[in-house]
Amino acid sequence: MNNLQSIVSHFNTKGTVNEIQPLGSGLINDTYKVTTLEADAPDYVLQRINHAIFQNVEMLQANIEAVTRHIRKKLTEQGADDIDRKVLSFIPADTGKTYWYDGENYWRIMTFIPNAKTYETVDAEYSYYAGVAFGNFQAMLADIPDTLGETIPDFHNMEFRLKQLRDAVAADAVGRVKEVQYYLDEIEKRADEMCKGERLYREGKLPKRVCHCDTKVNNMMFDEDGKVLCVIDLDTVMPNFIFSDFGDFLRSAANTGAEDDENLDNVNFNMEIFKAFAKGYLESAKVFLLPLEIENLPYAAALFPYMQCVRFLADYINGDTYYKTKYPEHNLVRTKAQFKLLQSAEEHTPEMQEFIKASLG
Ligand code: GN1
Ligand code: MG
Repeated sequence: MNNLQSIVSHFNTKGTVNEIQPLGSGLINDTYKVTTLEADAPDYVLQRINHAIFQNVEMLQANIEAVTRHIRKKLTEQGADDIDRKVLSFIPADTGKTYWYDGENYWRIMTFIPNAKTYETVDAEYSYYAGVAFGNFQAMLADIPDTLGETIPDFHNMEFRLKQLRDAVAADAVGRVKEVQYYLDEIEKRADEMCKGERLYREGKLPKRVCHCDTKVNNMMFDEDGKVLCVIDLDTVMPNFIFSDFGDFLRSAANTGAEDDENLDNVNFNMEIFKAFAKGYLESAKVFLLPLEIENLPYAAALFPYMQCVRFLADYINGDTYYKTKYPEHNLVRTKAQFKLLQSAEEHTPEMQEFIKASLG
């Protein structure tokens, strides 16, 4: 039995393990697909939790269990079919917990959902479905009885992310500050405007609601007919401004290039995707959103490329300690691509504002 197989053996899975292969493209955890031999045993997804980043695994899994339990209950009440395809199921380990600690690493296992796909890019039709789905996700979680912990404190707090960048600049641990001065200046020019959410929150005008907080397009599973099945990657579900889910989806889906595109001409903000996603999201979320939240959706669309630019740049300056990287300049390339996306989103802001106003009728 190899190491991964022996980890699986600590969980209450069915069947015999056939093979274990890497799965997906996440930048934080390590993910594997576990295939079983028997036709009547499901396949599984095994994950090594990055506990340098998610330091409180007990809280992390408690959040995820509360969220999946609540969604399952909602789907049951709605009389939904195929519930096991619409919400993740975590498998208990022999300790009774939904994670296993091997003395060095934390692991968890969920049931693999067959005949479902994730995508790195989606068209307008799929973006519309995704908008409806993330709006529904927030709506379903609006009355969750459990209090969710912040699995990463201040995760999408823009003031905090700027402080991290400024701290990184002050330390200049690997001597990279001088080559990135242009980006630092561009970031500082926008800093006040981009911290608007935190200000509105302090003034008591903007609420926090339970959000997904990592709505990258590849964190959503689609059925074969294109319908959204399930929202995955629940590690960061926590109270936040709804801007998180709206903005982060567009940061990935409305980008005509890749998150780490080396050719900046490929990177632009696609308004068709914006319109389709906003339409779907407003359809399912309009009932609970405040006018202030709705009118700031275009701000959210610019905020997330900005925040990601700040986070990638801070990691570059710190010497690449957070995100997985494939080559030494990777975080700088990502920073540049996110900055280009921000500029393009900024150019489209008036058009976004008009669209949002018109769709409210
Ligand atoms: C990380 O785990 P993954 O790859 O879905 C990150 C997100 C970033 C994203 C950038 C816990 O998401 O916040 O937006 O990379 N997750 C964490 O691609 O930091
Ligand atoms: Mg992911």
